[in-house]
Amino acid sequence: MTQLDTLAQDKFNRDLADLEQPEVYKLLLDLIAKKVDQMPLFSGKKKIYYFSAEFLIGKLLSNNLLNLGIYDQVKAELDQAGFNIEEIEDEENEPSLGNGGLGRLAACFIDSIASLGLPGDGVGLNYHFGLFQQYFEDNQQQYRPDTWLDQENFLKKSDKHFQVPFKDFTLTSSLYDIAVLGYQQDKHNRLRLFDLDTVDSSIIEDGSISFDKTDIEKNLTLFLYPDDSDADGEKLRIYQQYFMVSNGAQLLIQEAIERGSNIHDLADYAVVQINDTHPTLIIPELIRLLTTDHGLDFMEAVKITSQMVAFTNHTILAEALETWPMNYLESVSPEIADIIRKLDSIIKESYPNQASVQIIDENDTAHMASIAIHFGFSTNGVSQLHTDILKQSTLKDFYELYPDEFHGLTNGITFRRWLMDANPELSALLDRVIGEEWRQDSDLSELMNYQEDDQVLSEFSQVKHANKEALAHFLQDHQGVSINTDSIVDVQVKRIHEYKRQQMLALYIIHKYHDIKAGNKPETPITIIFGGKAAPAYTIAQDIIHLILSLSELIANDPEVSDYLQVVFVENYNVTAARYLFTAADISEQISLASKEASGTGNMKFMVNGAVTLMTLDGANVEIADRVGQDNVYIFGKEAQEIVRLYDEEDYVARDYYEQAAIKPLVDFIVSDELLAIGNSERLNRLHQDMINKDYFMALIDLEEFIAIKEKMYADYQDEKAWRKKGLINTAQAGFFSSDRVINEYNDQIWHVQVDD
Ligand code: 9GP
Repeated sequence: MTQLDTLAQDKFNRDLADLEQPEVYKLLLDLIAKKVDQMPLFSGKKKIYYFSAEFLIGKLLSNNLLNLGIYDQVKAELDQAGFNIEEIEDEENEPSLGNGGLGRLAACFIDSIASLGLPGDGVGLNYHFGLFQQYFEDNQQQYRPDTWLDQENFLKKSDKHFQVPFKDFTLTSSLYDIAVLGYQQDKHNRLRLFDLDTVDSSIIEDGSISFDKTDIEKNLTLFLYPDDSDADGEKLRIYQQYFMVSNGAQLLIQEAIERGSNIHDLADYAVVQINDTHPTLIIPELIRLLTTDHGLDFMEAVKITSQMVAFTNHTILAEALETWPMNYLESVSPEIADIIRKLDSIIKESYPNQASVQIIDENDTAHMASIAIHFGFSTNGVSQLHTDILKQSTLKDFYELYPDEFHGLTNGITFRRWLMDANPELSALLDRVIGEEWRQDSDLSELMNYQEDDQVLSEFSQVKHANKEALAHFLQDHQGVSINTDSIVDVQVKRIHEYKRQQMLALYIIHKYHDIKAGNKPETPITIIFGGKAAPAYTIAQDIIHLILSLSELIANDPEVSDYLQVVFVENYNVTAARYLFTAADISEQISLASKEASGTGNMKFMVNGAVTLMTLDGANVEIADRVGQDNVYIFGKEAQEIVRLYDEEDYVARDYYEQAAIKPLVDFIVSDELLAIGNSERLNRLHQDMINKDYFMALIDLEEFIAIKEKMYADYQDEKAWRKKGLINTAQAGFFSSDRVINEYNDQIWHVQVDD
């Protein structure tokens, strides 16, 4: 009798083969829970606490089986009983705890922390509805709450509770844990998610994502990034952030004391990494707890805190460098506001003439990044280029004060999720060709020896084709769209944002549509796929989605074009969909305005799965190009220095580009009769005007080069062998982008935590 059969007998009194799919899913949850129960926690004197507003962890079932080392065995047992493990995984709802790159990086990092045997937990909030679920109606983005908690899942309610004192009330938290299993480790870490028992999903206005933003006890953990376009929304964000960090700080102090800390030596027991500015309030909160609850004097509390907290900056865009009006902070927690004022006085005294490094500005607004940099011990960027821009421009004045505290740690991805789990066919091919060692050390460079090997290249192509078939099935099931699996699969998936320039790819589509209508039919059909969500308050981003969906409809209904070009927008892009897209793609679109994408991590997921990158020299793209060489990527566009100069000197005039003969017809097509017959006039006109008169993220500046290089790429694709060789070299050089390398760097340079072995 197999292990699963025995479990089925115990739990359901039936044989495995007689169970329904949801029952098998529950059985696997139990199996994993049992294994976790037998595993101790990683331990050691000092522990990492990775604080993040988001953790985009994705479904956990197969990833956990893989990390437990029982995936193949379970799959075989299920096969034998007539079940398909992928279908069983459909029973699991994807946890809705993240949004984009920041959240997925956090998920990769906690996987790597555990896989490297380091004691370290993620700390965040248990959002009941996550960001939102995206669907399309009339070619527009619509919203519904993501009811991911409806299904049985990996969350385990603990018996830990903390009191969080707000100005007008005190809330009692509940802590939920998700086990974080390292790859083939016999101990584990946890993702600690705080919640409030009084949260009430019935306050949501019928299926929408609107609710009373002032009813904190009922709304606190409903949504990730609730709409903050008004004062109540901003305050709700502060409530959420303070709730997260107060709980996390109390937890870490409690655990440190349990491990032997006498409080004065707390920094020897815990290190806190904060992701962007959202968890910055942990600094005043630690000071509050150390002084009020543990009797330390203020300056000692400041000193200890400053030795414990490290800050990662994930973007140079102002929208993520949060500032909060002091009166909002006062209305949430007067004690915290008071501590921030004291910290501000210290800085005003030390640097009286430097407005740029102050904590509270002349409008009585607090700058969270200033708190984090002054009262943390480390600040890091997430790629070399991004770190250089921080040092030379965005955070220049801070860098001059603390040059030794700045680090550059290029992001990475976990190969467990993005290669082993996402692409078992390619993983098996790698095992056969270079052996299995890469599963431990992420080193794929041995593959370079096979770049001229016809057999390996042909198998590489077959894997890509099989993944295109899998993507086709997924899109058919997911949204009833069928794609041509013999087409070039060209993908841009990421949050919808003007700086990422989905609108530039839309203009290319307009170009290609006309080119095909003029009789220039591509040798191989092209499928361009988008995926990503636009923030509910970000109107232009929604207009861009609308343009793409309208183009998709126009092209699908035009028989002259539809056999050669297809445009697909994946609804509700998430980790589950990502897996199909990264593995099936021939072309990875990384076309952000140079200087604006701090790193990117999607670029790395495409690369390791053998897609060829079309890139600007932005973020980690630069390091991808360095590794694979100019022949194996396609680079276009203005470089970061020039773009920074254009912003500094306000020297970009969109209209000058718009007036160019090659560009004007493309932009004007947005408001053509053909598109207006399909789309919404207000949205299309607004986008059209914005592109001509503003184009803040300069889509037009690189458009001509972009069109030329895309044509070259499609032409190069015709040489199948040469193309796959480029893909293979990309996979071979991806080892550097393993998050295990990044976590080792964080630990060597910042955390200094002992491996528990
Ligand atoms: O936009 C950056 C992305 O470039 C980076 O890869 C990711 C992880 O470091 O963080 C993103 N930033 C955010 O999502 C918000 O700052």
